[in-house]
Amino acid sequence: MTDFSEWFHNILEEAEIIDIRYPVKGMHVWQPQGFKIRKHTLDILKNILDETHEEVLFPLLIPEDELAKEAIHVKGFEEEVYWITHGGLTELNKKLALRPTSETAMYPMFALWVRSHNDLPFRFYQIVNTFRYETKHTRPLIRVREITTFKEAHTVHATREECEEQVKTAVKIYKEFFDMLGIPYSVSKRPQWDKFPGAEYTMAFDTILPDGKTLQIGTVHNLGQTFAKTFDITYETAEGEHEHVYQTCYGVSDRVIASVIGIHGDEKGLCLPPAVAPYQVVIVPIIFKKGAEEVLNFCREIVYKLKNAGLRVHLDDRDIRAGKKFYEHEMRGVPLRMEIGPRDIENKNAVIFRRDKLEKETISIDSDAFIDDIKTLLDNISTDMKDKAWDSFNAHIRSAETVEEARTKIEENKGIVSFNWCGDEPCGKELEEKVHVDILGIQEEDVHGVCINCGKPSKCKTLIAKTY
Ligand code: PR8
Repeated sequence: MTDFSEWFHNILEEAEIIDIRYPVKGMHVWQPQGFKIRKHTLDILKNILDETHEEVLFPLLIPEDELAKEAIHVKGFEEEVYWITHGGLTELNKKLALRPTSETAMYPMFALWVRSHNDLPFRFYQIVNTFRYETKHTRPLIRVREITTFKEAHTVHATREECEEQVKTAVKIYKEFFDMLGIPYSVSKRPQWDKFPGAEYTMAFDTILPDGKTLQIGTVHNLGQTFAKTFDITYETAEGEHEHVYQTCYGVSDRVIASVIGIHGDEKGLCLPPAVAPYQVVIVPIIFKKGAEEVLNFCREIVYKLKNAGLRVHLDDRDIRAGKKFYEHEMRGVPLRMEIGPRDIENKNAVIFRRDKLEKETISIDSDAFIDDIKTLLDNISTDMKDKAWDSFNAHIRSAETVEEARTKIEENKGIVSFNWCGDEPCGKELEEKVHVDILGIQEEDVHGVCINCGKPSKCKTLIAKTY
């Protein structure tokens, strides 16, 4: 892929995922193919969250005074908030914000809900659209002004320890989620100057897109008692005392789908992991004038069997050339294609084409055992795609002993460079300027060595990269 940005825009259009022609900057239309990928991605996360969280739905609008209550939080978002000032022709006496995220929508309600230690912990999530007036260059799915698929979780705890534990659990949840999509990631603690506004600290997931730049694909924030104190969220302890709660929040967005598309895709277009592919298997009948109906009936039977086994299968019986169908399904990233013609029926075989490896093989369809074979193939595809993505990711993580080495490595092929750093803000900011990168965060604490920039004793191993 020579120019990732161009490739990405082309494939969104050609595979009918997103239409970017909607006349509001940073706001796009999900088309049916994209919507299906989005739905399957959501289902995966919902299944994981539903085990320990409850889904809720809060209003889109936040009153100005609630949004303004938490000073650091509002400062962090002040340039990004869309405001509603009028209802029809009437000027509102209290402006309403379109949620940029939902802390200030939810937490005044949490203050009403939390009563006693018996109520805790609370673990809620919602999947909504949020609005951020991004001033940096907008890009479909990657940096949008309407984040259409914001999956945000908010938890409330009685103790600091439990809250810390939840941060670790949330990191595990996102690892499981990204693993199912075959998206590689690094997890690091963002530097203090780059944490979520109002958080004590932020753990962030970054992946690497094919142009070598990193994309933040998810964050987990330990909010401590900051918001609890602002919104007066207290609970009664067993001893009858009133204490402020501890909170976490974490979220992922449409960027997850951008990563699936970008990381697995290739020159032929999309290559979708079976977990999110709209169709996991497409059957293309190879039809000649004679015996066409027989082939089609046979294929319908195969579709029926695979569907019954829980797979997403499609019979492409359009009256167009098979070659055109092959091209289309490859471009759309269908993981497996089955080709079945009269000779295959005779031999009780089918030709299988794996999108990830672009390889053909013949399988027997003599008995229903072929259903398990197809399932195994789909599992192998998932694993192989994930391994390939991780191999490429790991090849883009290198370490450096000096600032010069870090700069050269970043300039050569971008990716992530790791090194020892003292952890001090002025030194970190100087480093960012010298190497023209961002510090992603601290990957490992208590690593004793020498800071590559200032020479002072280092406390941690940090990661830098060119970022989106
Ligand atoms: C929170 N509050 O809001 P966060 N376009 C696409 N994706 C985006 C954009 C954008 N403009 N901005 C952020 N993201 C917390 C946690 C509730 C949930 C994605 O956290 O501001 C990024 O991947 O860090 C980011 O990690 C995630 O949303 C959560 O946003």
